[in-house]
Amino acid sequence: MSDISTGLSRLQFIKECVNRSLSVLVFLTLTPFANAEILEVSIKKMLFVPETITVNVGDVVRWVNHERRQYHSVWFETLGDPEPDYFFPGEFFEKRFLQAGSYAYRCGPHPEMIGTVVVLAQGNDISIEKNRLPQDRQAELEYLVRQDCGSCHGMTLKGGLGPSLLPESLKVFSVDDLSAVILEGRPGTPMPPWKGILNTEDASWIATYLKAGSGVQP
Ligand code: HEC
Ligand SMILES: [Cu+2]
Repeated sequence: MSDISTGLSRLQFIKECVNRSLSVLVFLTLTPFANAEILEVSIKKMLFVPETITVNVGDVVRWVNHERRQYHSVWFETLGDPEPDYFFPGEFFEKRFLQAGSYAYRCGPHPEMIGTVVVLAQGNDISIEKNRLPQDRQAELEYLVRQDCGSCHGMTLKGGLGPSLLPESLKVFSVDDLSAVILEGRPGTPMPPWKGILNTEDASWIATYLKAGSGVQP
């Protein structure tokens, strides 16, 4: 299967399934991504939720159209991909990510609809496995980072009252260090403790999200 990283709309997918069932079988058997997963981004009210999704190399992202009647597309324009077909309510679009990196995308017909897929290298010390939270919780945390953390660390997290939380600035900290700061705060500074509303998993999800590049648009 040569084009495993190519997005397929559901219709194409069904058509091609018949031709490919054999090669898919071979692919699944030989895949180096034994733990590859399908992670979902839902599309509702003209938004990609969550806007930033973090996956491991080999994972598939599936965008599901949950609108009542609006069609959309998922276009990795910056990768030089051609504009893909629109997909309609109840349909989905999938893409497998084989290379670590941060990939911005947008909807073809609605350029203001944007999102990012962050693909972590295998063996990365940031283990996304231990950071899996339900999608709606991830969306809540993403919102918290922008609104609450952003109020002191800057709306683009470049720094304000508090220091920059961009990946470059956080390189020196481990996920565990950052989680501890988030939960306990820095006594004697304006950095408050968040353990009243965040648990350990939430804090390490945020730490991972910040270290991987939160996708907050500069
Ligand atoms: C009321 C303002 C305020 C809010 C809200 C806030 N911070 Fe902070 N934060 C600070 C300040 C000020 C510092 C620097 C503390 C110091 O001097 O050590 C800091 C430090 C940090 C550090 C350590 C970074 C470093 O380079 O030392 C991290 C990580 C951090 N904050 C994450 C967060 C996260 C995540 C949130 C949201 C859940 C958040 N902060 C919300 C003010 C805030
Ligand atoms: Cu759209």
